Formats: sequence, structure tokens, C-alpha cells
Amino acid sequence: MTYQYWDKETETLPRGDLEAFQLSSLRAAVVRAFGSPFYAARLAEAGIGGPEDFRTQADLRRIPFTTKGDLRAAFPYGMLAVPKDEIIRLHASSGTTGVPTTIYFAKKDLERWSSYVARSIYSTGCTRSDVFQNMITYGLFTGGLGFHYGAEEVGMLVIPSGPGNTARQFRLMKDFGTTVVHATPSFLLHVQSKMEEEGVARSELALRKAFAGAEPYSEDTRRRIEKLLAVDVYNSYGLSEMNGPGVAFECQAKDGMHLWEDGYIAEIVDPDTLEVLPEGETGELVLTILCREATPILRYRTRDLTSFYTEVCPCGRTHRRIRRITGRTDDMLIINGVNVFPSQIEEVIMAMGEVGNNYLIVVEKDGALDRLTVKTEVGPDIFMDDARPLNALRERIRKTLQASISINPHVELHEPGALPVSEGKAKRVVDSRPKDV
Ligand code: DLL
Repeated sequence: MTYQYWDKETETLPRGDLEAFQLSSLRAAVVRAFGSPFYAARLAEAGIGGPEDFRTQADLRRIPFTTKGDLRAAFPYGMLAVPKDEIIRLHASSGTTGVPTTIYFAKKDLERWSSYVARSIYSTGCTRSDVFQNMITYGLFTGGLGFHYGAEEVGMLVIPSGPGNTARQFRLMKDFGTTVVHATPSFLLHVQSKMEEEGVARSELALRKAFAGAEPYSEDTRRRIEKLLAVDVYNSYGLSEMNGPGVAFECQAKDGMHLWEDGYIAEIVDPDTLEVLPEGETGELVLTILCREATPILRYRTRDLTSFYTEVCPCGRTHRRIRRITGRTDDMLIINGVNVFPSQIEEVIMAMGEVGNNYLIVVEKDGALDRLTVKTEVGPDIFMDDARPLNALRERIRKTLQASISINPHVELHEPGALPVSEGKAKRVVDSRPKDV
């Protein structure tokens, strides 16, 4: 395979040079951070006087972690490190508690962000000849505008369709010859189901690639989308606190996501002890954004669980790869004392051909015990009025799940299209158990 690079020099920088660049950028980031009320206090408290305290990368560990709670407490301007006149855009995520976290961007910050996204898109083999339909939410969410400007920088024709309305999506794909789409993996699966329902033939479309991210999904889900939609699917990782998309992305080798280390310092820590783990071990990803002027963030605890590849990628990029996110430290379910990640359930059901494209995990109290119900749609080839094969399928799902998660779940099968669909991030878990106070 011939690999293409957007910025070959940066993407293949020898490790020593890359790490030296990180260290000097870290010093500059610390200087900028002192300009924000939050970090001025936080760094001083930790006994950090200035950039001279950072002689090696290990000195990064002197900086205390930053959490989502810190960002909320600093709302609205406590993290801002430049005069308000210099900021030209904000993005925000409301999160589950409703208190927003806001990131501000100066002009240069937006240019840098677009360059990371452009580099990511180009690394998948796209070029300026591609027609890109951005089927993800625009607005305060970073997915829409983040990809929009990155794709324009590559020079693709960008269709800012946003999500929803599959009939309109198909119309646009046909009218303009869309070759690349971007959406959450759950929306891509929905699009595929609708394609069959609305009688759109694959041969009418010019699709060849899809970017899928913003929510966790398994390797089996990737394979399913690739098979059903006949496209190459590339995993895309990012978070609003670190700009949004364009933090880590799969290249043409489609095996792990290169984390752009000239833009970010990545550490993987044990979520309990918070000690940095040896390379290759799974833990919580902690990120420092190096070059953002308006809102510097140092050692941000993402809650996302992953590990570094220890081998070098065949594409020749020197930026390390992270593995598919297996879950978040805060999405682990404890069901009758057993720890389960929703991703373990997804892995089992999405590997089964007869299972449809949507599922839901329900956890509730049943007397003193917890009860787990896994609801899945069946594939279009299964007849809902023939009980025998349905019972056999239900039993097979139950047994395979039990073997994998050590919990005996209830399994419900639903008709295609019966479970709720989300245009953005899917809500896969409904946990109605009373929360401990
Ligand atoms: O989801 C940014 C984004 C937009 C990424 C479009 C990719 C594509 P937030 O709304 O702040 O930002 O959510 C960030 O989503 O901490 C992960 O838990 C999860 N997440 C994002 N990408 C992936 C992925 C955007 N590829 C949170 N795999 C992150 C698994 C992902 N989880």
C-alpha cells in the first residue's frame, strides 16, 4: 500500500525531535496557562513557578490533573488565558448534569485544529477530489464544524448536511456523488437500515469511505458497517476539551488511531492510583493540549480507557497509536456486584449476523437484585411471526452473553426499526436503579 501524508515532515518526525518539540511546547503552554485565573492558582498551589520547572517530560507529572469538574467550576471564563477580544469562537458540551463546559478558540487555535483534522482525513487516503457529506450535528457540538473546516482545508467538496432525515441524505448522496460520509457509528447503522427500507440501491451511490466516531463501538460493529454499506470505516477519536475531533485517527492501515503528538501529550494512567502505566497497559487516557492559546488545559482526565500500541505502524508515522476505546471509567455498570462495560455486550451481539443494527441495555431493580435486559432488533431476514427460530436466537444470545459477562441477562427481540434511534450519540444504556446517596 502507498501511504499519503498531509504534512510528511511533522507526521514522520523522528521520536527524539517530536519529544523535544513536545517539551518546548509544554513550557510555552505552562506560560500561557499562568494567564488563566484557574491555572494561575492551581500551578502556584503545586509549587510550580514557571517554564524553568520543566527540564524533562517527566516533570509534566508535577502538574495536578484537571477534571471535568474543574472546567465546570471555572465556568464561564475561569480557564480563559487571553483577552476576550482575541477569542472568535466557542464550543460547549452540556454533559449529563447540565452545567456546561466551554472551550474558547483564538484565530490560530481554529487554524491548528483544522490542520489536525485535515491531516487525519488525508491519512485515510482521501483527496481534494472527494465529496464529503458531514452527517453529524453542527452547532455547539464540535463534530460538525470541526470536520467541516478540516475537510475544506483538504479541498474536498463539503456537504454540510448534518444528521437526520435519511431520505434527504440519500438524495444528496445521489445528486452530488458523495464519496465519503461522517457520522456516529450508530447513525451509520441506521442509515444502512433505512437504505434497505427506502429501496436505495448501493450501485446508485459512489460511497467509498466513512469516518465513525464520537461514541464507542466495537470492531464487530465496524465490520458490520463495512460489509453492509460496502465502505472502509475509519475510527475517529476526540473530545471537546481537546478541541473536538482530530485528536486521534486511523490511517490507511486501519489498525489503531495515531494520536497527534505535536498537538497533545498523552499519558495513560491507572484510574485508581493515578500512576502513569508502562507502555502498552490499559488505563485512563490523560491529555495535555500543547498549542492552544485561548484555553490551555493541562493533564486532562478523559475517563476514556485505552492503551498504546508498542509496535510502529506500517504507514511510517511516528505518532503513537491508541487502541479503540473500550469504555469510560464512569460507564462501567455494576450488576449484582459484577462489573460490566456496555462495550462487552455490544461485542457479543454485533458479531451475530441475525441481530439487527440497534440495541439497548436496560438495568433496573427487581426486588433486592439488579436485572439486566438486553433488547436487540433482529435483522431484516428474520420473520417475527415464526416463534421457533426467534426462541432459538434469543437463547443463543443469552448463553453467549452469559459466557462473556458472567451475568444471565433477559433478552428481548424487536422488529427492525422498533428501538429508539438517535441522530447523534446513541443512548445505549438505561439504568433506572436508584442512585446511592
Ligand atoms: O465527541 C468529539 C468528536 C466529534 C469526536 C466527532 C469524533 C467525531 P465530546 O462530545 O466532548 O466530543 O465527547 C467526547 O466521546 O471522551 C469519548 O468518551 C467519546 N468518544 C469520542 N470519540 C470516540 C471514539 C466528541 N472514536 C467523548 N471511540 C470522549 C470511543 C469516543 N469513544
